[in-house]
Amino acid sequence: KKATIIKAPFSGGQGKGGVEFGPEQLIKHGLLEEFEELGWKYTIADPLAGTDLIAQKNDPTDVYKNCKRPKMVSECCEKIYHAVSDAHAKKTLPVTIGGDHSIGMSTILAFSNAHPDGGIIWVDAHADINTASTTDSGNLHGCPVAFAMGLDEDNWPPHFAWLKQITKKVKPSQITYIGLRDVDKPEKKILKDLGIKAFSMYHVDKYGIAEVVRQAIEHVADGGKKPIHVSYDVDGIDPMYVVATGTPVRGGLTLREGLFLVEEIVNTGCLAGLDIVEVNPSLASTDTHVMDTVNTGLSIARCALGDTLL
Ligand code: DIR
Ligand code: MN
Ligand code: MN
Ligand code: MN
Repeated sequence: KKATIIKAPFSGGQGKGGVEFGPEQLIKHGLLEEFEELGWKYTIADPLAGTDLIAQKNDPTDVYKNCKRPKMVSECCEKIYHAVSDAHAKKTLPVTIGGDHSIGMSTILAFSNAHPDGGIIWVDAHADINTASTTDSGNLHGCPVAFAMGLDEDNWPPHFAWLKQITKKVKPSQITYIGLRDVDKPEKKILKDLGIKAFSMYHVDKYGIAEVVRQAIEHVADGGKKPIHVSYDVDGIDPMYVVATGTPVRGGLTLREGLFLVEEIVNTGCLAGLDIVEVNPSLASTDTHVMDTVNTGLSIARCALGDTLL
């Protein structure tokens, strides 16, 4: 059991400050001890060390049409892409700790290049599949899936040349969503046109989380025969448990639903990549709220690392 923990203290994919403190908060409150207790050997990669993230975030010239900070997002995502690819090449489990979800373009692209038959389960309130043209907010954390799939490449900011050169993109059939409840109109059209399987909160209520996860694993991993990457935006879980996140949406997964789905994926023995993103300790009004959110991130990690209570 070997892992690479990839620190991604990145906030350029959205406007709020604080999400860059996600990795240090998770580590401060016991992330590394979890790996040790559960019998994992790990190394830590810090691909953004030495990058002046503050100057880049405040650079007013870093815009392209409606897209905010394309240069910063592109440069940082390229570094994270290489770190995650290295982790796969070393046959370790890459666990990427955000930071905002724009880095998901790197993690799922590295995963699908390392495991071309693999499947991705994207847990989120949002579909994060706006293109460079459809994004209304201009926040690139709402776009990583579209970038990883190469959608609308002709309209990409020029900074993403490195990503264009990666010819093997994520295929629409390789991904499925769990937890959606705030999807933009153009995103709905993309999901429909590409036939992307998505389980919204409606499906969770109607069929129950166990059936939804079963179908998700069936769809992306042939029922648990292929490698699975989980990209976990903590806002997939209801804000009653996860207050400290940038774009909370009510009516989300319960804490147990959100952990159960990870436990089920781990039970297949196929987990081959994990992201935990959008923990923003600065957005809580009390320490209790910070700890609720940080502990949720830590619980996701525990489940992913194979913690069993019995
Ligand atoms: C919205 C919100 N769809 C956007 N996306 C968020 O900005 O594109 N993703 N919050 O996590
Ligand atoms: Mn791998
Ligand atoms: Mn997201
Ligand atoms: Mn989200």
